[in-house]
Amino acid sequence: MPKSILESQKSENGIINGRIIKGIGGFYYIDTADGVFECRARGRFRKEGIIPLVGDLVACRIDMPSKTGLITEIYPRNNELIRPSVSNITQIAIVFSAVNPKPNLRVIDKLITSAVYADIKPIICINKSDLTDTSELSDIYDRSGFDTIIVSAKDNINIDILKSKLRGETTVFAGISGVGKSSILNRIIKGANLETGEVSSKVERGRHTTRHSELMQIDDGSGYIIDTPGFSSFAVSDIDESELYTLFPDFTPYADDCKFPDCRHTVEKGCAVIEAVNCGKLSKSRHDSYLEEYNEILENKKY
Ligand SMILES: Nc1nc2c(ncn2[C@@H]2O[C@H](COP(=O)(O)OP(=O)(O)O)[C@@H](O)[C@H]2O)c(=O)[nH]1
Ligand SMILES: [Mg+2]
Ligand SMILES: [Zn+2]
Repeated sequence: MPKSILESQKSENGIINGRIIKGIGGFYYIDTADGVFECRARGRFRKEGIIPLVGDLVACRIDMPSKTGLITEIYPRNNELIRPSVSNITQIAIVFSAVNPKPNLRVIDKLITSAVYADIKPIICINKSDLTDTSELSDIYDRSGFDTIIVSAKDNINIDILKSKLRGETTVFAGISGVGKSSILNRIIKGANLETGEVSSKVERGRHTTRHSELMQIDDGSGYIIDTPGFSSFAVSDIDESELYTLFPDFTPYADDCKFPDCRHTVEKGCAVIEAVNCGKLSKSRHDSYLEEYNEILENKKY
């Protein structure tokens, strides 16, 4: 999506299209077909309450000698995440480790739900496969029909497969601290040199006080990636409990078959979803997550 705009645009009266890859202290770094330029945002944006976001596709007026410029236009966003604050995401890599830290499948499934809700493709990335057998975990997500990749950043296993899935996409790497996001990205992006750390909550608290996101380009320029320190969820609002099952694409074929028209697929005897869980066609873990999210929606409605 961004590429087509970048490639089709060459400077025309000093106006050039590009993509914000970084923002620091009022300066934005714009990736264009002619290189990266440092730009400020036009004053009008502030007046209108528009804040440029990393990921935005923009038009800028560039002063070539100084390689600086002004963002004159922000193109409509396809989507926008709150934390990290980035736009125009096409894919979310949900990273967790097979062990250390132990995966919390409820948290992972909630991330999947939010991705499906936002119409962003989830890919499931199970790291640290060098430490233990991952078959049980991968089975849950394979069986659910999600794109699932088992990797080891340490031993460089399947990193090339993961990399091939990033082509032409803008991928957010999400997952709690310590699962190996930065280690994976260091494998994918030569010279990224992202800081990696021990699994320690003490270190976490001190270190991630400033969060600024940055789009990094994969080596051949065919995709963008965002590392997110400790990022574990993004906002999902206004999902009604009666619609929650539609955000579990693995449930859909069974839910469509369910003979109860208003079924919530939670406990009902004879419910096609519950039957699929009972006979092993659907993962029990996924259904447990469904129940938890379902109850959470009901809980939140009380207030
Ligand atoms: N055994 C093993 N350790 C890993 C692997 N990937 C990362 N680690 C270690 O896990 C810790 C956290 O990694 P880091 O990349 O900082 O995780 P992040 O917080 O998700 O960015 C570091 O000590 C890494 O060396 C892996 O594939 N196998
Ligand atoms: Mg990290
Ligand atoms: Zn049902």
